[in-house]
Amino acid sequence: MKTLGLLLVAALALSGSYAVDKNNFKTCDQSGFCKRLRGFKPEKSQYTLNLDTVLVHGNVLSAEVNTVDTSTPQRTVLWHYALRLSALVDGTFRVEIDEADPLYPRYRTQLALKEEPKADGLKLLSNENGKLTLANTQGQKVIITAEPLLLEFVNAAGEVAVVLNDNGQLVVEPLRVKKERIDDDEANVVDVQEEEGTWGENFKSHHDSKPRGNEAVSLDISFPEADHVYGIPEHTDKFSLHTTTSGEPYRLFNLDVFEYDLDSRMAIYGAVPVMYSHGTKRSAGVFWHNSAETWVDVVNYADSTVVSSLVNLVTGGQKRRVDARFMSESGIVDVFVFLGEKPADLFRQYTALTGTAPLPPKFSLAYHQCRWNYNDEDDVRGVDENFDVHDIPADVIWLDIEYTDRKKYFTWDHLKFPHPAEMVANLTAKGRKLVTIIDPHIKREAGYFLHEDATEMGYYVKDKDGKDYEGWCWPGSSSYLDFFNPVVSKYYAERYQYDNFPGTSKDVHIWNDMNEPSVFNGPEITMPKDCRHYKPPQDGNDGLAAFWEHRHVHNEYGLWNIRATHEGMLLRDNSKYRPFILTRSTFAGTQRYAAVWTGDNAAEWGFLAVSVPMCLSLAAAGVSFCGSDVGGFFKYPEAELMTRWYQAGAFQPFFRAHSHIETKRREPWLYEPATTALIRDATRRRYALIDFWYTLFYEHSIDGLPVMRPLFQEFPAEEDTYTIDDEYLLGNALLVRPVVEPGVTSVKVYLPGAASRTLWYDVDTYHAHHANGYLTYDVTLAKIPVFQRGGSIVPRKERVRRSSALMADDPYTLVVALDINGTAQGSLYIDDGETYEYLNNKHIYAKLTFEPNAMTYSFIDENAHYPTRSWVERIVIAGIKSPPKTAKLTQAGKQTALQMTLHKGNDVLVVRKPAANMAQPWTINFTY
Ligand code: NBV
Repeated sequence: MKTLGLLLVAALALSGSYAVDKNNFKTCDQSGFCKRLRGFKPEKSQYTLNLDTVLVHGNVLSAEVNTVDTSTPQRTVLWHYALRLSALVDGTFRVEIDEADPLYPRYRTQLALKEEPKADGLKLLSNENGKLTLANTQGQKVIITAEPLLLEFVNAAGEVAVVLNDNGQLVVEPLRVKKERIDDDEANVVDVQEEEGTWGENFKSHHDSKPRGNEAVSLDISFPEADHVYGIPEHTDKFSLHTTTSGEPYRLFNLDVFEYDLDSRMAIYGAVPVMYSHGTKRSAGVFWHNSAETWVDVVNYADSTVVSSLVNLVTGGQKRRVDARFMSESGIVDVFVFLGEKPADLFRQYTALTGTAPLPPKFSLAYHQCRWNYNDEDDVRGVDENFDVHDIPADVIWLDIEYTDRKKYFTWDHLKFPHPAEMVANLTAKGRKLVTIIDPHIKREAGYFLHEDATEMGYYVKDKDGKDYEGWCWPGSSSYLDFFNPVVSKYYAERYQYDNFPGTSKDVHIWNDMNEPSVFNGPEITMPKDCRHYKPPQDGNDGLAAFWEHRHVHNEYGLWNIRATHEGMLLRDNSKYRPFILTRSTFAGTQRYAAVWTGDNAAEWGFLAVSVPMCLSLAAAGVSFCGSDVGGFFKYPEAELMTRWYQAGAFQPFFRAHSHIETKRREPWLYEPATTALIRDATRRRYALIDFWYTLFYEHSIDGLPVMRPLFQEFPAEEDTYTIDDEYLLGNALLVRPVVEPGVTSVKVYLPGAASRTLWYDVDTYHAHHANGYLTYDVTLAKIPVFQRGGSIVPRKERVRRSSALMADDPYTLVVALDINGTAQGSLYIDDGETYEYLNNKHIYAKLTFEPNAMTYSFIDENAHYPTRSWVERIVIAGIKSPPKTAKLTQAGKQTALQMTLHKGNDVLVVRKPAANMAQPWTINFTY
C-alpha cells in the first residue's frame, strides 16, 4: 500500500494533470450536520431569553434561554440553555450559549486563547419592553431582545455593527440518550427511528459511530452596512469572501488535501474561525471559538448573485450588509465580538485574545532551502557549498522525511547521515542552520523506542472501542500520540532533548508536517471522528464523559502537537534560545508557537498568485509568519515562473524554496546563468532588508498587527483597496506588487493615499509617484514593483554575505523617503538574533526621525541597550526639495562634519559615511 501511495504521488507530481480528487472530501450535503443546519431556515427563532433570570455580576450577564414552542398556546418549553455575555477589555464581548444541564459536558476549545480574557466592566442600563441594554466602560453597548433572542452590538460611534441571530439560525442541538426498544420477539434491541444519521454516518467506506448523536451548533452573524467580509482561512479563494448561496459554504476542517484546488472554499490544512467585516461605513469582527468541523455560509447583499428579493426580504431594501452563518459539528456557541473602530483595531483585538507571535530567531526571516529530500550528507554539503560558489545567501537547509531511519522520527538513516553533528557543524560555521522534519504519526514497529514507550504507557489516541488507534501513513502502520494528555505532551517534548535526538543542537530547528493529522486510510485522509482523546479525570467521569472524541478537537490537534514541540525546544537549553517551528496544520493561536506555509502547491502561475491572498488572510487571523513553497511543490517551474516566485517570496514573511521528491532538481544554480542571476538578485534583496523584517516582527510581537497587511488596513476609507489582494504592504512602509502573470511588460498597481497626498518611491529608482489610484507600471524580468511610502525610513544592510548571522555587525544604509512636508519616521530593532536576552533589556528599539533641520536616532526603550558594532555607512534621502548646505553629526558629545552628494534628476541626497554607531543615540543637524 505504501509503495502504491508513493507511486501515485510520484506519477501525479510528474504528470501535467494536477487536480484534487474531490471524491475524497465531503460536500456540505455529505456532512450530516452541515446538510441538516443549512436546510434549517426558520421563520422565527425559537430561542427566547427568560427575563426573570437575568443576573449581572462583575463583567458577566447570565440568563436562561429556552427554546419555546410558540405554535401552541401553552408555549411549551422544549429545552433550557445558559447564556453568558461577558464584557472584555478592548471593546470585545463574548457570548456563550451552552445547554443549562447537558447530559455530559460539551467540549470547550482549550488552546486557542492565550489566557483567560481580561474583563471590562458591564452595566445593565435598562430592562424594559422585553429588551435589555448593557454597556461596557468604553461606550460600546449590547441590546438584547428577549423574544426571539437577538443580540445587537453597538460600537462607540453608536452604530449597530454586529447582530446575532437576526436570521433565527441559532441552534444548539441538545445531547440526548439514544432511544431504543426491544423488538417484537423481545430478543434484540433495536434503534427507534430518529432522523437519519443521528447515531451514525457513512462516508465512502467509513462509518462514524457518533456515540453522542447529533450535537451541532450554529449561529447567524450579520454585519449591517458592511461592504465585505474577510478571514476564515485557510482557503484558496479571494481575500474578500464570496456569497455562498449558490455553492458550497467555506469549510474549516484541517485536511491533507492532495493537489488542492485554486479558487476554492474546500477545506485545506488550516482552520482559523475569525471573520472581519469592513466597508466605508464601519468595521467589526467575530471569532467563533470552536475546534470542531465548521462550515460558514456568507451572503453579501451587494453581490450581483444575491437576488434583490432576498435583499428586500432580509434587509428591508437596504443593500449594504453581509450575513455569515457559522455551523459546527459540536461544542458550544462561543463567539467573541470585536467592536474596534478600524480594521487594525480588530486585528489587534483578535491577537489580544489568541496571542501575538513571539519574536522569531533572526535566521528564520532569511532564506530557506528545502527539498523532499536532500539525500545524504554529501548532498547537503554540495547544496550548502553551491550557495557560496554562486554567491547566493542562504540561512537554512532543510531535511524532509527521508533523513530518518525508515520514517521513525527522532532517528537518522545512519547510512545516508552517519555524522549528523558534523553536518550541522559544517553549516553553523557559516552561520547556517538545519531544519529537520518530525511528523506526528508514529511507526508501529517492534523495537522502535517511541512506539514501545507509547504502547506501554498508553500514550496513543484510542479508537472508538478504546484500543490504540492504528492508521496508515508514511511509515506504514502508524499510531498517533495523544497530546491532549499533559503526560504525553511532556514525554514528546523530552524527545527533542539533545540526548534523545542525537546529532541535533541549538542550530537544529523543527518542521511539523502532516499534523491535521493526515491519515492515508482515514475518512477524508484524516483521523476518524469517533477516536478518543484524553480528558482529565473528574468525579463521575465515566462512559461518554470520560473522553473527548476526535470530532470535538479535530482542528486543534496540530496546535497541541506544535505546542509540545515548542515546549520541547525550550527544554533543550533551559529556555535560552528562541525556537523556530514550521507547521502545516493551523488553528487559532498557532502563531504563538510556529510559522505556517501553505502546503503542497504546484509550479503554476495561479499558485504563485494565490500565495498573496492566502497569506494575507492568515496574517489577518494572527499568523503573519506565512509563506508558500517557492517554485511550487509539485511539477517543475520554468525559468520565468521560478524567477517571479523568488521575487515574490523575497517579499513574503516565510521565504523557503521547496520541491517534491519526484520533480527535477531546481536549486538556483541549475538554471541558465541569467536566471540564476535574477534569483541571486531577489534573494540578496531579502538579505538587504533583513533588519527591516526583524524590526517588523519585533513590533508585531508587541502589537499583533499583521506584518504583511492588506492595503485597507492602512487606508480604511479607500474603497478601491477593499478587493485588492494582488498587492500588499509590509508594515506601513513598503508596498509590494509581485508579478504573478507570465510574459508581461507592465502590471496594474494601485497606489493608495491620494487623499492624504501620499508619495510612493520606487525602491529601485527613488522616483516618486503621487498616490492616485491605479497606474500601469513597466516591469522587466528583473523587476517587480516595490514602493517605499513617503514619510518612512527603512534600514538596509547592503553588504550581503553568506548568511544573515554573518551580517550582524554590518553597517546600515538608512533610506529616508520624504513625505510632502519633507519629514519621515521609522524604527529599528537590534538584538543578538537568537536568545531570550532581549526580554532582559538586551536590545535596541530605536526611533528614526527626519525633519528638515535634523535627523535623529533615539531609543524608544530607554532602559534597553545592546552593544551592537553596527554603524551607519550611508543615509539616502529621497524626495529632497532644497538640499541642505551642511550636515553635522552629534554623538556622545562629539561633533563631526559630514559629506553629502546630491543626485539631481531624482532629488536624492546621500549623506556619506556618517559613521554613527548604532549602540548610542545620535543626531545629524542640517543647515540651509
Ligand atoms: O514530507 C514529504 C512532504 C513534504 O515535502 C511536503 O512539504 C508536505 O506538505 N509531505 C507533505 C508529505 C507528502 C506530500 C505528497
